[in-house]
Amino acid sequence: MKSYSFIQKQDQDVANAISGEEKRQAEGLELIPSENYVSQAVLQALGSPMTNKYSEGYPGKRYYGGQMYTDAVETIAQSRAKELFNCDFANVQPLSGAPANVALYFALLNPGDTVLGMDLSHGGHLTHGHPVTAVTKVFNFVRYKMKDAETGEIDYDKMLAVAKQEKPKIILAGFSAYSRELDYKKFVDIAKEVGAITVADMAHIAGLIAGKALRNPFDDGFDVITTTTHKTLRGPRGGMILTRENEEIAQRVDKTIFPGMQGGPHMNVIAAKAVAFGEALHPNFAVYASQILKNAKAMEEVFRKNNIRMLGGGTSNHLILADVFGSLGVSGADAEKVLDEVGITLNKNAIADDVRKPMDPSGIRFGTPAITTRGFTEKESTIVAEKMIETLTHKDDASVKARIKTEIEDLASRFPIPESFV
Ligand code: DSN
Repeated sequence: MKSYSFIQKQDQDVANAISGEEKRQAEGLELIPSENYVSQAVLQALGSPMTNKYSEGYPGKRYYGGQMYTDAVETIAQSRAKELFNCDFANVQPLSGAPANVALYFALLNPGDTVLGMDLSHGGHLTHGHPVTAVTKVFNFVRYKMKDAETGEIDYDKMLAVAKQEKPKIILAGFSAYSRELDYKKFVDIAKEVGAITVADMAHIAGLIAGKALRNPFDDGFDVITTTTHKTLRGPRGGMILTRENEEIAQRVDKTIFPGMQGGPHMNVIAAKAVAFGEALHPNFAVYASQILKNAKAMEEVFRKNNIRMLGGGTSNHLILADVFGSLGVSGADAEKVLDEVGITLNKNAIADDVRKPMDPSGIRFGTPAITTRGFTEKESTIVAEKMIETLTHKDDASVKARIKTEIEDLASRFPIPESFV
């Protein structure tokens, strides 16, 4: 365990909460596909005196003095991001993924303009225009869906028809609960036909793209990528907007982030982004990214053998969305709770056209980024999937759950969270 000596001396309650969370992360298995463990180097950057500095503006163009080191660290973060994702411009100031997406809409659209994005119930994200979000008061969002939930294939014909009818200014690719690769070329072709800008929100798969385990939408002609920097990219919580060639788009993005929407950038987080991007440029990261996919495939195999329905028929990325209500009669909320009891953390999730309510849907979503960081291979991932199914099929059997909890703790203790990846 780390020492939090200053917090302990001054504020026992907060120290207890932090130590408790550290212990929980070490002893249990994290399968939430958007979570991961950062290195000690990233944690040190987050806890550095960079947090004390106001740096409104961009490197070389700040409003306050004393920017020698903040300029240095932001420039490093930008250039590493551009190298990682093979693009020309990087704004590393967005505070997270949702603010990055909102800023992008304001950068590229006028009020009333239309965005075509993936339906939330088919794997899209809240910030792609779900009615509960504030951006829907300003912009018009229309949707595409999967053609077939059993294969995960997107209905590109319908996407084209909707695009022709609605004339979106942005066509948005990206998801938070979808397990297959998108056909980026088809998005680009449809966007060309209707004069739209292509934006990929690759928050979930940024690390898989950086590690060259999945296609980079820029290679297929996308204009913009938004992302978080945590998740598979294994950096600090934060966001980023990347653009290619078109300098006008890059300038609009910069102006919208600051002064348009945000104030002083969080320079400690930007320093941590720079450190994490340096880690992602290391050859080890490509090995990590490809192991994430192999581990997800190993879990898919166990679920298939046990006849548990997976949306999209399985996975081509880091996550699986399983219809546990349809296959085992256990609701998503019950599955989340009972798996938590044995030390496996994941989340309940709606499945396509779910008949159940969002707070107690039919599905669970789980993935392999965090267990792969711990060093799990296909062998351990298979064991975890088997233990998940055993738990779900014995959800009312206290002795089975007690045994599985011990087995999960043993497994976790053999794979301590690494301190460094390079
Ligand atoms: N909360 C993140 C996720 O779990 O996918 C993104 O919204």
